[in-house]
Amino acid sequence: QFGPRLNAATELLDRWVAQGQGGRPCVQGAGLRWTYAELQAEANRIANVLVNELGVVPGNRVLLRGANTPQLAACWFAVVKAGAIAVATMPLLRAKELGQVIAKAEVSHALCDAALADELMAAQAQHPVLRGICHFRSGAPDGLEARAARQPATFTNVDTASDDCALIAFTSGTTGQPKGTMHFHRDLIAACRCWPPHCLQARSSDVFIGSPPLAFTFGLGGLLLFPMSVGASTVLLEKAAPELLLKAIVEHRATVCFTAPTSYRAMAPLAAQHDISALRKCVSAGEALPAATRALWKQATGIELIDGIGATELLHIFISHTEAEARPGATGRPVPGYRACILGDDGRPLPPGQVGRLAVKGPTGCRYLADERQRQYVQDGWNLTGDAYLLDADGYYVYQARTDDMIISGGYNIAGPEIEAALLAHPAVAECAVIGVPDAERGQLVKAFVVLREGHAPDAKALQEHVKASIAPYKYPRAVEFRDSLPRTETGKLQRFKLREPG
Ligand code: 3SK
Repeated sequence: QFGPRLNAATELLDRWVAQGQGGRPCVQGAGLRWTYAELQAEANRIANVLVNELGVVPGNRVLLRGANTPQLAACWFAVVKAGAIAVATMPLLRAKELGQVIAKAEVSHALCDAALADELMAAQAQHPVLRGICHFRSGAPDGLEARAARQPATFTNVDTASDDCALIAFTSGTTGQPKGTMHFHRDLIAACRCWPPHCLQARSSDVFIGSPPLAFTFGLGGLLLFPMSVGASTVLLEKAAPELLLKAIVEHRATVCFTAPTSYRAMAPLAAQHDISALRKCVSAGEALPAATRALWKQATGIELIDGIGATELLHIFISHTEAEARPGATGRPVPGYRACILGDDGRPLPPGQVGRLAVKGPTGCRYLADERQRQYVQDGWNLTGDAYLLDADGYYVYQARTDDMIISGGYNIAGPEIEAALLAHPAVAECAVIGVPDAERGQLVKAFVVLREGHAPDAKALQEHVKASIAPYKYPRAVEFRDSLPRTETGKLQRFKLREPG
């Protein structure tokens, strides 16, 4: 599908300017509003800084650190244009975690938002392999913008091979052990050609918005690559907590939103007080979408969520659906270009209706950077995502749990998310997480951690009875603990492993 030479920045950014579309709105945020031509000029100037001043050569790994802003987007394109490898990092990472990334990815240079400088400088002190950090948004005479302003606004992109690495994305670490996943220039373009045209069907007039960081491939695709692949525009928000996101949707008349299920759940009760009439597409990923959240959002806004499962290892979404194909409780069908199957413990495909391990194959796939776990993730060319799924009779994939989150209690296999979905249907429940805890009698005991909505105070028994009345009674949580909040990664994924740690 791809020729031997490809630079993803040429395809996603420069081509619009070459086609005379440089005046189209491209990216806004942090008080800036850039057209495609303006983003290209800024990315070119930064690429010149990287090459001419910092000595970056193709293949160098350049760490990027910042909140979602147009400047971060320009840095991302500059690195790709220079034939270097963007090493995206989550803004909340601390020095120790940044140090792990620097060491693992052998990062030589970094472009860092001045507001997040301290932790990176502390990491550099321990990891001198990181030769140079240049700060953006610092306002300083030696800051990135000042240096860039002294460079030409033209740059000839490095003639990279389509299977040169362009991006190393680190997994968000629900298990606490981040891994680097390598993605080629062609992977970035393949991701734009699979899920977006089939499931999203965006237009060049669309205005994208959302919450996931660009360091998370859900955010990189949804808020940068996909809008630019169709010549649309994107709003990058430095802060995107649910209420702020809702306000920004109103302010920018956003038409396409990417965020996690918990964010839709939190926005739903507030939606009626906001004019979000421009919004036409809402994408939910990063976590399984409970049927109750789908229903809540539809009731509040009239919009059917587009659900999808993706993985940092596979770059983006590989099972999903269009609005018309939505089925409450099911993630969807393999995105065209991908194949999926459900494997039993013996590694053979299981018939419909049986729960097993999800295996996926397609134009993108897992390439861990120097990590033994590659052998577990890719077997016989299939990516084993670590999710337990079943295939229904109509070819829809129905999420059960992460394979390591299946609870075995009293001889039953119980999927925590099914109980979570039942609890979420109770009006008093804002958020919940269900895990198995060791139990002498039953092997594991189903335990629910529940965050209540304000003004509600049901006791554990009321919630247990509610679950018994909605799913098979043996699955009900025999222990219920009320919490003020649940541990989540920066990308919104529940960290169930933290709930399993002895208190
Ligand atoms: O973690 C996910 O579910 C995800 C979803 C979409 C794109 C990328 C990722 C990692």
